[in-house]
This record gives sequence, C-alpha cells and structure tokens, in this order.
Amino acid sequence: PATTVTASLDFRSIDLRGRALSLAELRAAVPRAQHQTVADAEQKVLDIIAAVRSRGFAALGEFALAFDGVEQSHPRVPAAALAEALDSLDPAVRSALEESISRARRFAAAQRPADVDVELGDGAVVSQNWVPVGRVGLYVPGGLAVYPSSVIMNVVPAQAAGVPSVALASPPQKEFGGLPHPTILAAAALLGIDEVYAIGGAQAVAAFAYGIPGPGGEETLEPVDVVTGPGNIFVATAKRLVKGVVGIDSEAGTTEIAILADATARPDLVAADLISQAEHDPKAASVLVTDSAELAAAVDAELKRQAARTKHSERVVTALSGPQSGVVLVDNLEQGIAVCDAYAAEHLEIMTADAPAVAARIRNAGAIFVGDYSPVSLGDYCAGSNHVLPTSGTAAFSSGLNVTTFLRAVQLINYSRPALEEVSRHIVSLAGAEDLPGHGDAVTIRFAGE
Ligand code: HSO
Ligand code: ZN
Repeated sequence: PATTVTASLDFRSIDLRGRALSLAELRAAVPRAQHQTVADAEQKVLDIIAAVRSRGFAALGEFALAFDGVEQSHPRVPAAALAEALDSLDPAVRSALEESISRARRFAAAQRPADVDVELGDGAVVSQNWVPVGRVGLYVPGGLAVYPSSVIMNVVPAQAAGVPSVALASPPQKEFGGLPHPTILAAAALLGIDEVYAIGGAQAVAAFAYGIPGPGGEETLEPVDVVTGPGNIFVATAKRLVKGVVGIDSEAGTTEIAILADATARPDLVAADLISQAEHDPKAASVLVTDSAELAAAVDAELKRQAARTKHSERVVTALSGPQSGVVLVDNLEQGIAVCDAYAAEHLEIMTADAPAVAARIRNAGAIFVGDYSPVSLGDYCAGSNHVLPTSGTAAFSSGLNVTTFLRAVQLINYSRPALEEVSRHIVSLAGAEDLPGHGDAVTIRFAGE
C-alpha cells in the first residue's frame, strides 16, 4: 500500500552551505551512483561476437532460441510486418509520434554545420566539408522498456545528416510471433526505415559492426560505420568492444535529472519532474540544488505526496531514496551553478527567477530545460530536441545525439602551382628541422629544372 512505500521515502540532504569547495571536492560531494563493473559481461560478450563473426545467421538463430525463446529462420523483418504494425498503431500514439518526428526533423535540419572554403593566398584554397557516414545501425531494446520515442531520437539526426543507409535491430519477442515489439516496428515504418532485424542485444551490435558476409540480398547483412542506441550491460559492453571497428554513440547510463531552483520555484512542479525521471529505473538519479531551505522542505513533502500516487511508486521511491538522489543545499545561486557544473547532469532544469539568464551561465549539462514550462518530459517526447544525452558526468566533455554525430569534417586542400611555390621554402625548412628531407624533396621536385 502507498503509505508504507512513502513512509520509507528518504530524499537525503547534502548541506554545502558556508563551505568553499574546490571542483574536486564538489565532485565528491554531489550525489552519484557507484559504477558497476563490466568484467563479468565481457567474456560472455566476446564469445557472442566471435560466434556471430564465424557463423553469421546460424549463430543469430541459436541466440534467438537461447535468449529469446524464438525459432527463427532469418532475422530480417518482412516489409508486410512493418506495414501491418503501422496500420494497427493507436491513432493518438501515431499522431504523437508524427508530431515528435516533425519537430525533431525541423530542429535537426537546422543543425547541419556549414561547409567552409578559405582562400589563404592567391590560389591557396582549403575547405572543410561535412560528409555523412555511409551506414548506421541502431539498436532498440525490447523487454520492459519499449521506447518508440528513442527510435525517433536515433533515426532523425542520422537521416538529417544525409546517411544513405539506416538499419535497425530489436530483440525478437515471443509474444509477437518472434518479431520486435510492434510499436518499435510502427515507429520505424513512420520514419521510412525498411531494413529492420529481429536480433537482440550484444549479437545485434556484433552483426552491425562486422556485418554478415554473403552472396547478397537477405543472405548478407552489410556492416555499418556507426552503431547507436541504448541497452543493458551486455549491449553497452558489446558497443565498447566494437568501438574502433565502428563509431559508437556514448554509452547511455541510467537517466539523471538535476533541478536548480530558488525560493520562487513551485514545489509541486519540482517534485513532479524529479519523479518523472525516477520513474525510469530504481537506479535513476533525481537531484535538487537549491539555496532555499523552505523550498527543499516543501519539495520533500510534495515528493512524499506525489510518489504515493504515481503508478510506479515503488521504483520511484527506490530511486529517490538511493545514494544517487537528494537535495543539495547551497548558499546562493552562484554556488548552485558551481554544483550543477560539477555534477554535469544529463538533464538540468532551471527553475529560478530569470531562468534564461541563469541557464546562460551553465557550462556542463547534456540539455538545459529553462523555466516552468519546459519539463524534461517535453524533451523526452516532443520538444524537437534529442533525448539521447550524456550521463554520469560525461556532459563535461561530450554531447547528446545530434546531426554532427553522423557527420565527419573532411578537409580539402587545393593549391595552385604559384600558391605552392610561395610556401615551398617553409616546407623545406620544416622538413629539415624534422629530419624528413623527403618531405621537402616532394615539393622541390615540382619546380626542378626552372
Ligand atoms: N528520459 C529518457 C528518455 C525517455 N523518456 C524515453 C521517456 N522515454 C532519457 O533521456
Ligand atoms: Zn524520460
């Protein structure tokens, strides 16, 4: 019953007031989950990768039987199954997905960086062109968390980047006749993805990274250049192991929300937003940073009230009571900003007076949600922004999924004869200084005999 659950809600408090802390001390002070080690998963995943590489589709069939309980002759999802999933999609969900796709596409299209041409001297032209990768493989988890919204978040920036080939894999589901979950298939169909496979976890990552060679058609699964998508520990380990063979997006960890709020914030909204991300996982992190002890107390009361009523109460209470969650009390907004930068949240909400001005002062966050009407759930589904964001403090050096994830900056060098001649003596000098005279000769040979 709800009362027992909320009685045990313990949103811990970390009081940093009156303390001048270095960055290292701040990082140690903010609530943060302990990372589990992946050593266990590693050997299993290495075996899976080796099996997929040596025995291809036959190995995939064995894994489908062993892990998913499904007899599978071939993992490719037939076009008719994609069309059928779209036809049977609930109309309200379909129109929500369409709105989400349309906003994400408009924003992604605008992200494409401009190519540049610079003439550094007469006839000395260097350019930088943004070129999409050739092929992307997206893994979508099955099981408990079925997130068609994540299909959109992964596919839209790849398509906007101009990636010519996008494939998707999701585990075969026994209850859906060995196909991936129908809402995943429907989302793929809405996005115009027709290459979909019923392959689970680490074996999907392996199949994408190395491809499955064959004579062509369905007997071949072409390798990709980039693998993206969330997943469990096996998927994360597989992505880490194939990194370098292919590019990967960041290893998405358990979701996090931090809220920077002052006395002007509404405790009911703060609590609802902390709960919304705690709902994902008992290990999810919900952190409030505030200079108002009154707000902290009011949010604590609201959390107890709302957590008792929410559908996934137990999971929410566990997440809010964990060592990864809590309220951080600070002296003022200045210190609050320093705490938020040290924490580098996946999602950071600003609920203060003049929220846009405060948001402008934040350096580290995966995405920043400004003011009372920009909750994280908006960004999860329908803002137009991307919900695949760096977690566990990695926002300090990395970005969420966006169009540039799927682009490379290729530089072009195009000098004329006189333009090369103008810098030739510098090349010869530097080649000499590096004891690489062949480098200099490769220039002077072009002007020999004059
Ligand atoms: N908040 C999650 C994304 C998500 N929420 C998917 C709902 N569905 C990580 O950013
Ligand atoms: Zn979410």
